[in-house]
Amino acid sequence: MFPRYGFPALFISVALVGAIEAQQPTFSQTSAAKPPNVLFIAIDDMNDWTGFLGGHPQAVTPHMDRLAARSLNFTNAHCIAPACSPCRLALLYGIEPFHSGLYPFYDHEQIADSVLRPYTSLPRLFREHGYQALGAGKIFHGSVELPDDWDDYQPREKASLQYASELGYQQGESSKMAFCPTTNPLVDHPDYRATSYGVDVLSRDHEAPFFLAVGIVKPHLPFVCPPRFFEMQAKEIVPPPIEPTDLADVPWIGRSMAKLGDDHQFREASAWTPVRRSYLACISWADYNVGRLLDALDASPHAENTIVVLWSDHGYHLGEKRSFRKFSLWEESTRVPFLLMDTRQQEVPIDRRSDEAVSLIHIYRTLGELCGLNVPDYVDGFSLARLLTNPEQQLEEPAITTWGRGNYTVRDDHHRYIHYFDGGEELYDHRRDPQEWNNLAGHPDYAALQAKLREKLPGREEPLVREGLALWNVIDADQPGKLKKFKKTTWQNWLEKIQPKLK
Ligand SMILES: [Ca+2]
Ligand SMILES: [Ca+2]
Repeated sequence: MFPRYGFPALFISVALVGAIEAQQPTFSQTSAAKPPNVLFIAIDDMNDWTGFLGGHPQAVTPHMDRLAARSLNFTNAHCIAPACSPCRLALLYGIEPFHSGLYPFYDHEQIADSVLRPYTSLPRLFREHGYQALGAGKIFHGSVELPDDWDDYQPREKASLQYASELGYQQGESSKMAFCPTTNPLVDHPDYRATSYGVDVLSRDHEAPFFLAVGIVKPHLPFVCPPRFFEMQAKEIVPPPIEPTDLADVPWIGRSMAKLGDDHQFREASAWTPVRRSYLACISWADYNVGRLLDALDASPHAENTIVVLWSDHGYHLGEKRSFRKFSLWEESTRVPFLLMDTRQQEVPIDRRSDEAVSLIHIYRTLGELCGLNVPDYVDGFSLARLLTNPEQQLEEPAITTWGRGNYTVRDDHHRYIHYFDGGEELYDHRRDPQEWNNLAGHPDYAALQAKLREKLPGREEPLVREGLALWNVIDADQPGKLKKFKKTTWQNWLEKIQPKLK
């Protein structure tokens, strides 16, 4: 990999000496091949409702679309876990939840040192190789970032935003369940400030290469952003395809993952349209901020020596499978935007795409290869760097998504297989059933395929890490008892009271 970009041998040897020396990089500005910078754009809760993925026909995302046109667009990319904390921990430490035991929600700063000591975070890996690691906004999940990870980090500020709820929808007094424009100037919004930090870093000269992480929080709840991004949206929002009795052929653990209560409340309040419109508005707002970063990069001294990776930590349900938010193993929750651009590549064709099923777990090794880092042996996944020059290349391994110990989905190029901890299974053929409505598990015609995909389930499952556990909202091998309560209350309630109204 090194000869491909003429990576200086001196730099590699320096990198091996250790963190202290490595933080004072010795390669010179005159070196012909300075290591590439990295612009790492982490987006929160953005599903495939973008122009470049086509998940919603009315999505307005001109800036991400222009990034996609210059990038390799992974059109079949999936999260490592369908929730902020476990996906980010896995991506940033490069280890699958079933190998670390970090399955559900942890606040990064509250996990015991002994748990994280064997692992090297991505920003820290860059630091150990002479980079400056600079970050702003939501990168890990939690209220603070660990100081050893960063040379400089602009913490997330608590926003004080005013909502124009009369122009959208707000559920009671809840500031989290708000779906409407804000009335504040742009600069009051945390995503604007995090992006401004990035713009400032990009605009300056730097002696050492940088790993710059910018975490954009929208479209995470509440779905609020400046009014102009609401005005960009269509008045009538096309609803996603929904099959009312979709959950009937889904096993119990799968049913327990659907947020039936949210769906019911939005239906009762006729609020799905403003909820979806607000989600699209917040995506356009995130897109605007991505555009600011791209403009700053293009105008900067780093315009031809920077790797850009953009990803979202998981997808989102907006009524499909009677659910809202993430926290499930279906396509809506797992499919994510994932763009990779190497600005050192000149005159590459536009609109390169790979339709191979890939997991975000590969980002760690991909950046490692592109930047010539020595990636620790424990790191899961493999580098996708070769696809930048050969997007047609086929990959043998499917993408795995984990949600609680024992609950996994295997996504290959055309199928999704789900296996819950109690043996429940789902199987979908995306060529005939892109909405995952028809569960084929147990169908004799698909027995061989089902067995083949079942073989891809994790072979080694680490026990749950209990230190730092913040929230425990999934029925899995560590909390099977919740299933009985779910069957008795939630599902019965839904079946008897809510379901008849939906027909
Ligand atoms: Ca998230
Ligand atoms: Ca179904």
